[in-house]
Amino acid sequence: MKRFTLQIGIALSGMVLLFSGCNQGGNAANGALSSSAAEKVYVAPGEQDEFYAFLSGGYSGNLTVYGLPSGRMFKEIPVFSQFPTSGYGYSEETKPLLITSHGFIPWDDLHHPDISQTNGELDGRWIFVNGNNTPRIARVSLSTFETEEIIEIPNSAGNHSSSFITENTEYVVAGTRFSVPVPQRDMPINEYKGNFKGALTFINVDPEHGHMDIKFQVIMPGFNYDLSHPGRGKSHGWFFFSTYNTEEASTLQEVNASQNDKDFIAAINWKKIEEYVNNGGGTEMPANYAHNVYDESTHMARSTMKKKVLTVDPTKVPGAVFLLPTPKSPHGCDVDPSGQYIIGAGKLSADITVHSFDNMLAAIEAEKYDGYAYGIPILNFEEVLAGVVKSGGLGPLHTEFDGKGNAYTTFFISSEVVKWQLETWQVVDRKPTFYSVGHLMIPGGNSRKPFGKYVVAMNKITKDRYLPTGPEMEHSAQIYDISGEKMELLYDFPTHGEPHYAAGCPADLLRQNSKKIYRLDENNHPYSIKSPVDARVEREGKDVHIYMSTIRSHFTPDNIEGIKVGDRVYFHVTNHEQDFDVPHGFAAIGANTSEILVMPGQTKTIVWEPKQVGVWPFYCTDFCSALHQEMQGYVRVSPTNSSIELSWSVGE
Ligand code: RUQ
Ligand code: CUA
Repeated sequence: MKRFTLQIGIALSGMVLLFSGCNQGGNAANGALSSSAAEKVYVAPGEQDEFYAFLSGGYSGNLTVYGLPSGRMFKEIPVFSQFPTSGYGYSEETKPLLITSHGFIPWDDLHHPDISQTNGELDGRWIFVNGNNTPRIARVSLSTFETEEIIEIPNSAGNHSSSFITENTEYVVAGTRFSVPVPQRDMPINEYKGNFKGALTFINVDPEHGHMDIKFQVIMPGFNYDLSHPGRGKSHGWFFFSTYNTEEASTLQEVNASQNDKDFIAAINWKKIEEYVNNGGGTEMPANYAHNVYDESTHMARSTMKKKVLTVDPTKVPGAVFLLPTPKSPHGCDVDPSGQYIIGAGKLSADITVHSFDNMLAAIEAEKYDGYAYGIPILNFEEVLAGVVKSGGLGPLHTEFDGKGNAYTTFFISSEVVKWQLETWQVVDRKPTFYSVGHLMIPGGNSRKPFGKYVVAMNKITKDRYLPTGPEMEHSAQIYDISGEKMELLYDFPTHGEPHYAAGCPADLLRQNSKKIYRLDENNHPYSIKSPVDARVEREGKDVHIYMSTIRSHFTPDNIEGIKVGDRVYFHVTNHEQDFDVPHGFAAIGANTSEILVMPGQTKTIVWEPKQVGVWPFYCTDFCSALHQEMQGYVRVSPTNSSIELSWSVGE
């Protein structure tokens, strides 16, 4: 416990220093209040931002979309959480996306977005994100900004070293933070050591549709796999994972997992393992995990349970897995744009450790081993080391790159971003953050081609930065201009949930492909109707299907009679608009679900189970025209034994 209190002490004294030293006065000195800083983030009415930024929503389970440099929030994309604003996870079409082997799980903890790449550069097709808690990886379309696919990860827990992608989007990678018994079984927790395992999962991405499929899992020793990044350029074909708790402690981790002076970065030659697997290597293991896919043509998601997973014992593939000693419980594990340097940020350290890919290959070649961990060679620290950044900060976490030979590392404890040079390892600038920064993001910062104009720092503590909003403050993000020699703090903006990592790209990469409408002639939803004249109501026993049309500003049908208490009423709402940005909504009194928001050309379904006799209204929830308030209808609900026939009004 002593160590733990000591760290808190340091953290607090760091904060106190910042609070007393860098208040408004400090800000003004940084130029954040000067007009030139204001001009740099000002996007005039009607003008558009230069970059998209996708910030993870942490415990909101969602992904948020911002513009840079303005810091304006454009959208919240629901991924792992039910979202009443659109009906995601409530509508019949999207509910299957949230199915897991544990049942329907309407929440998760989303940390690390990563945009798909081709030849190591952002291609703007999809963004992949991880769910930590009930391990899942999701794929979000960057044309519709909708979640299209979620795959559950078996043998994993606290899916944190995820969801990072290789430079041609061959794989999206998911690593377990918590090691667990593999396969899961009933066993004493204090027999953790040697028995629990850490699965690193390589998920194949279909180059055309983006569909995901688990190719293999490397079953590693029972460490905690914290973060990861792909090799690129010369190191393409490798993947690097930071680890902590190489002590394999199973209790009092805040003390027991910090005993070793060095933990490891695990280097995985996935190309070699892929080859091994393609030649029949690996062991098929029974598993049970959900794979949920949304079909844009039927506007519907389907969930299937997968029953097998291919596992690989790393000691069976010689030359594929090595451990690089890295000081002080590394958190961040980042790779520079050239693929040469692998940065390990020991979160209990002042220094940043940089490994060299070339040195690593040479050390492997010469077998410069310092022993083995469960049969996996441990490379000699000095042999693989490229340099150490004597930062003068405390608690390094994450590093991004500007593509101009500079790296930027966040320091949680000393609340700052430190700019340093690759190869000289010299610190060239540092700026405070307000306060306790976690990740940072440079658009394209995890690719061969970063756009080194801005860095966004995402802070864990907000305190006095905004007007107080009770005990809870939204986390703060800060944008710095990094185009010059020195970083310049430009602007503060609130975020939503708890952002961890973020991904950004030039707006032009997405703007052209952004979907405006769903074409009605391509709508293959089984309950869609092509025009309002097809609107109708059909009864199948207790189930009633309403084929409903919406068009400004009318529901067809608008009045329905012959519904009975105990019925399950499906409103299948097709939006017959074919104009950009004209959704209609649908809500019914007493529905045990949220409204649905239906995009132009789309069909969505809400289930309504009337429990009371009466005449009950429904209405459009989105202010769609001057006559939006008139967009309503009634359902007459009769007693269960009533003999009133189904009827409906088609208006005109
Ligand atoms: S983490 S604040 Cu979940 Cu990426 Cu380091
Ligand atoms: Cu449709 Cu309001």
